[in-house]
Amino acid sequence: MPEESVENIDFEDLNNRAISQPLVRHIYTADPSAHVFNGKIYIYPSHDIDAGEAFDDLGSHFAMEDYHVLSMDSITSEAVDHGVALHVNDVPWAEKQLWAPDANEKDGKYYLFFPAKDHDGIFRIGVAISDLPTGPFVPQAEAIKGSFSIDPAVFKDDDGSYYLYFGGIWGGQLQRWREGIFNAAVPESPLAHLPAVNEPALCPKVARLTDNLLELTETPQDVLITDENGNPLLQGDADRRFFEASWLHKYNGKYYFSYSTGDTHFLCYAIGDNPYGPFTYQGKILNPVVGWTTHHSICEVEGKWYLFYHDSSLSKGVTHLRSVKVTELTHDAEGKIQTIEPYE
Ligand code: FUB
Repeated sequence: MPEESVENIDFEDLNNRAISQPLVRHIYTADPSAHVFNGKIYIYPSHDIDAGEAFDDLGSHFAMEDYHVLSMDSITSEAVDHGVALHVNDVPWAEKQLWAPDANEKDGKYYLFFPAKDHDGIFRIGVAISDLPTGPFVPQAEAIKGSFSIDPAVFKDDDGSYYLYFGGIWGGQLQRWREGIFNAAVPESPLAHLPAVNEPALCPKVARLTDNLLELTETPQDVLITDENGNPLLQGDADRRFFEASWLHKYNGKYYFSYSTGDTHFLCYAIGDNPYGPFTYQGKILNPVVGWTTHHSICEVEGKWYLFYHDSSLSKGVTHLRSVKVTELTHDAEGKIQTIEPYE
């Protein structure tokens, strides 16, 4: 539900109805990456603030400075905020804009993966390490070599391999990496450097991580999303093509790649046979919410599947002041995900 229509919304009603409500209300949180570690639910969200930055289509108003980790004993328990887990001032290579993070665990250590703009204004992805799932996390001195753009999501496959998915167009700068190096040419407009509407859409990226989870084993590869005939989705197919917010979950041996369509405000998914794809487009997971952005994770908790997502209903429609929510997600007998209506 994009911003222009918020004046018609009865927020009083929305914020009191028996529909999914914010997991926490004392801070604004967004872009939730949820995992179960040692039987407990941990959520790694962005921490939204109003830093007074002007609104633009590059997302300058998303000027977040730190991360807080949330935890829940069960899906119905209250979420606990564990305080500041990482601050941008403690990341040597980063200057600003701590956008959507993810985390994963290996051999008793916890790894927080996060995007930020470096001192040249280029989004990179960094890693920070902790002995606890809640942090505090100690960042590596440099961003991951060969990383770029935003929205990291780290998937652990059953064979113990970890894969980093990432990318986002417009403010996420993916369109500036089409030739393999950052295209610094002006204009900085979010629409410059994009494919034409009749060309294949830009693909999110994937690379397998090294055993210590600190580097890429390979040059990031395209995550190809095709239609039912095997043709790449086109840039003009705005209701289906990738924009940002990669996530990967595995269900009944199939790989489900899900993502946001950004300016058309859907969460969609595609299915493949391996972590690299190609993935065939299947449908919508979530219809538009209040606020411009939509970003999620999908997590199994005690045999049921849940969609963690955000909206801007608590802030009455302020796009950069969002709240994390959770709702059950259903795979039907054929493995199709039933589309969720956020306010019904
Ligand atoms: O939170 C900042 C950005 O907004 C995220 O990185 C995008 O996915 C969108 O949710």
